[in-house]
Amino acid sequence: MSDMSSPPVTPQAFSADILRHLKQSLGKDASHAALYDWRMALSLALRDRVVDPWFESTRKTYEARGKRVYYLSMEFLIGRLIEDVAVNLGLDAVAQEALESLGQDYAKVVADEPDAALGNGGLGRLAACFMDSLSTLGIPAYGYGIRYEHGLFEQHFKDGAQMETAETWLAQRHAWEFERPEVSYPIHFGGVLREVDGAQVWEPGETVMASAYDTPVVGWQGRWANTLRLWAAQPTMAFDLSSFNRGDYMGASAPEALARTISRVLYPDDTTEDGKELRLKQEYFFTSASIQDLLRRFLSEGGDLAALADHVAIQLNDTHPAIAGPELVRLLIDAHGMEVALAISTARACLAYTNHTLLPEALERWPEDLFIRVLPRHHRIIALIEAAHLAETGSHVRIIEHGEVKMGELAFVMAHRVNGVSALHSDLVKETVFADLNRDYPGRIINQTNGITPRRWLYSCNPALRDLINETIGTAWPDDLQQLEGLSTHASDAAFLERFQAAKDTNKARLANWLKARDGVVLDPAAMFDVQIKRIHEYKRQLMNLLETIALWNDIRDTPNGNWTPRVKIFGGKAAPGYVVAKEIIHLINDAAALINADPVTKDLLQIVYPENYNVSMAEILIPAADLSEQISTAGKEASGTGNMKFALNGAPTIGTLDGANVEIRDCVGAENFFLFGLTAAEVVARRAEPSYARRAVEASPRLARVLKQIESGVFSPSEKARYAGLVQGLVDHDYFLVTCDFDSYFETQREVDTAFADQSAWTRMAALNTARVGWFSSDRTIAGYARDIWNAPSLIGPRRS
Ligand code: 26Y
Repeated sequence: MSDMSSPPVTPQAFSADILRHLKQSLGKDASHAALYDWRMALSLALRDRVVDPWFESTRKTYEARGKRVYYLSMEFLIGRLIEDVAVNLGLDAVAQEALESLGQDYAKVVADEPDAALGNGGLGRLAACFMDSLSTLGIPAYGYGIRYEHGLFEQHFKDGAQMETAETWLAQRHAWEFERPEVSYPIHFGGVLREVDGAQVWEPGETVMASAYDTPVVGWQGRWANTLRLWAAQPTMAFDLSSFNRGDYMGASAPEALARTISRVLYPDDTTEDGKELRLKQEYFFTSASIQDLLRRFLSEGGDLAALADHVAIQLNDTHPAIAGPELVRLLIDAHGMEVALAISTARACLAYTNHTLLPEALERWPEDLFIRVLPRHHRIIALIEAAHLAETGSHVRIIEHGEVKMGELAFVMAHRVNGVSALHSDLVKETVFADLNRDYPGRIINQTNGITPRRWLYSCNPALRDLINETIGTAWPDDLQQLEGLSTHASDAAFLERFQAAKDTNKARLANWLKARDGVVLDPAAMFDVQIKRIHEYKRQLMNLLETIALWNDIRDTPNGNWTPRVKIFGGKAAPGYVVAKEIIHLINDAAALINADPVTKDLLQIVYPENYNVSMAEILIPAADLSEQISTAGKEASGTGNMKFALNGAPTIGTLDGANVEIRDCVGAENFFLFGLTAAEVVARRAEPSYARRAVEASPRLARVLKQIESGVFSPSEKARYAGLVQGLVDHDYFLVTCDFDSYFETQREVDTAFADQSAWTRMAALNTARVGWFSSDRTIAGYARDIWNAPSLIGPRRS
């Protein structure tokens, strides 16, 4: 243990801490405390222990006068924090014992914490894993985002259809944050530009305040802690007293309502950019506050702005904070008198941009008139940036074109590095969306394959496997995940494999118990748990999974006494509220589940389960219990995927396409331990050019044709026979995502999975080799790559303890 960690804590001392918080912070006596009180007292007792390492890290950062990393992200999909903090501080056992000595059920208290769901999916969860790794590696860093009052909506099923209700994580006090009322910045919108002595002066029409809330993020073994700083919008004037005095009570609180709207709710759509003014305001709101904050910090330490890039690295998590470029340039010019060319080159040396999608509909573009209305000064600055870019490169790529401001091009031009998130994706970024800019700026695009934090995604979510690994290769793997390779030699040891399987069985039983208690659903723990959990999107092809399920159901009914491998098909995920096709797919999965689960012929062989309201905490139960990981996106569409890594790490082999990081996972685990099927990215493009490719694929596959006919004719929707006619017709007519073309290959590969699963010891060996060989996908490796190739940022902690 390093000098920074506190002395060991006894369970007795820790229960005293909990009781003290119960009394002093919550004003409750143990005999009257509710579950909420115990949870808050436990959280506050843990939080106390983070403060020393946090201060110490700040002191070291200040002394080093080196570089700080600023990670700007619209989304941080954090989940619960009690276990996370306890595990990183090495206090998980102590906390449990302390709480139980006070007569409380630790698991129940932990489960009482609401998920902080300030993100939609992969991009937001990646940001949370990165925060964990930045602290584990001891890299001085701030995460900057928005403190949404309402996180991602809660999903309910009504007769199988998705319904959304507002999420209310802040209805109870948030235990982990420190409010910083003294840290606030004005954020301006609208108004006019006036020319004063040849200079542009922005006279804003509207101003709100961005107010800081800090959450410490402690790394492995408490050796370092960084800050997640989230901004809340507040009015400049709480209350319009003159309106009130005139008796206009609504009008009196109008300024407050308007301002607070900005940080009210997370946009629940990760598919389509619909040009909403409020979203642009959210983006500028948190980006401007963050840039003002980092400049203030830099200047308060006596920095010279010309040397800003030696001290500041700003990472843009997709284009959502791309306004950071013009905002930094604006402040350097307008507030600090820097000359335009130097301001642009200084900003560019600080900034880098991560691209997370090739889907054209998710690449942000703003109507120019809206942009001018909200950010008139930035519109002018972008014109300056564009002119400098055109002059420098002779490029024909414009940032403002056809009446739109293109945020991808803006982010690219203002970044000194642009990265994709898997090897395949980064190649496609070079060849497709940014082909021209890649020629203008050769070498700017690099790859940083995504990763996941092994602390949350193995150590704390899978205690059964964690304990086995500790006993087999020692305990140094959580911050040096490639050590898992040491498990490989045990993969031919029958006793080890038996224990590996026992851990999986424990996790399957845990899932079965949880589902029984939550939804009253009964699972057969001997069946294969086949899991697809992620946002619902056409390109992710949950529909293909369901079509295969129905085809299997047909086959079993045709030959009930065949040699079938029992399966539970588990789905989880939310659809964007306005994404009609995705919601139809959800409805169809639930409709099919109702019919198939009630079929006496197949009921012991096939079951479909779709628990509502999938979130981070549900993933932590589902992933360790999975036998098979579904990663079946249309090749070329999933930038990376990170769920794929979580399943492999927890010993679930993949059935998947050559897409995103699947390619690299397969390289690591070995082709013989990965169930590959489907067209490649190049074949997908070629197939789309063929006439009537979908219709021909359906004609060539009697099995698929039968399933489509059943769905279309209302077999699964007897009360409304035409419910899915449009969905099926869409497949036969366009099928942009090649569900029909990959169906047979997917079905056949699933039958290979059946056969492989029936040989239990061979299957367990395959599962164990997956765990052993995916250590490279730790987000510690990813962050070390960013630090080396993009940020040039040091670690301020010594070498890892052995
Ligand atoms: C602008 C708006 C429409 C928008 C909002 C959210 C656009 C995109 C997003 C989120 C994208 C996202 O989550 N992308 C995922 O990022 C992961 C982390 O890199 C990848 O693993 C995953 O393949 C990619 O879909």
